[in-house]
Amino acid sequence: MCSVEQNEIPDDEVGNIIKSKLTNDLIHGYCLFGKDDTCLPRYYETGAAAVEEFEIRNEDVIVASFPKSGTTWTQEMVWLLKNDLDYDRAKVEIYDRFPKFELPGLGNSRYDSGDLNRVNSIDELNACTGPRLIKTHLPFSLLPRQIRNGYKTPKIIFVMRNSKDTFISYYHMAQILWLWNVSKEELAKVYLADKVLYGPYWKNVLGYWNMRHLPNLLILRYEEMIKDLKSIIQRTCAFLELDPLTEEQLERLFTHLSFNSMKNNSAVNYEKVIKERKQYNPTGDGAFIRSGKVGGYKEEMSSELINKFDEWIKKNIENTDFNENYACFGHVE
Ligand code: PPS
Repeated sequence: MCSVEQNEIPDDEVGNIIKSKLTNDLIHGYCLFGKDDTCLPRYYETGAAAVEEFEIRNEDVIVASFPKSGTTWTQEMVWLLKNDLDYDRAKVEIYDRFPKFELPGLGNSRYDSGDLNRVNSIDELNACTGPRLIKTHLPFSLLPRQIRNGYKTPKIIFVMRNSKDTFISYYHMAQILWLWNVSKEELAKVYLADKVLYGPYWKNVLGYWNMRHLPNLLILRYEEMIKDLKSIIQRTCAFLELDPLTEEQLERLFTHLSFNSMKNNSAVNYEKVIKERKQYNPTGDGAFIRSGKVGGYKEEMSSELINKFDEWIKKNIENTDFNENYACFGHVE
């Protein structure tokens, strides 16, 4: 039984887009969970209690984000740092090395065969001895209780990206991975109404941002990773209480994490899953590691849509200390 509060998606224009365009044999329906009304697949209700009660270990490391913010990039960096730069073992697919909390193995669709929804991540994590590396898109408010109440202090790395680039990346990925047959404008309506899968975007971002005083939380920005990845690697190393990398180690990791290297690396580019999903959506084309740009939204969004996003950003960050330049344009000062 679900111990987390749960609400239905309202039956309005946005609710209808969700029902008609974002619901399929892969994701059968959605609900709003917890105090932030986080939109998740309805089947999360059977796993919510297991995440809430999950026995965390202080030596675990969590990489958290709103989807499409640079999660996989950050996971690959963290995995290699935590595993003595073992590039051989890093050939295993990232989702097998770095399980995700919110997949308690409950999807029962025809897309399940040997893909991302096949595992019970909670059972898998419980079976691991020693420190675990965990991915999540859950907001801080839905993390296991032991983390929220400070009883356990695993290291958490939250990576964020400006919301317009995130949205464009999300739109492209949703077609190839979640098989949504939705226009950009329709998806924007859902996104800006805070009813998109893993949304509300701002509850997710500000939930972690507001906890940034915690010594066990590191916030990274995608735009900073683009600008100066080497500094981010060393900062992450220090946060993980590891020795700084030598010049040679740093150079190799930097090259391994470059856009082209990641794009061609089948352990992190989700090519197997995309290929599998493509049989159900033969017209859906694209790559998971797609453009890797800051400000790419300008080429893909109308000025009308950009204005709508800017208004939504301003409304959501007013009365916070979140930087408007960063929020609107992704400018890293
Ligand atoms: S997910 O599905 O939420 O886990 O996706 P996530 O990994 O968070 O985000 C995918 C986007 O990250 C970009 N990416 C990179 N950009 C630059 N350099 C490197 N090395 C890199 N690796 C991943 C990836 O291209 C997606 O962004 P878009 O804008 O779609 O290209």
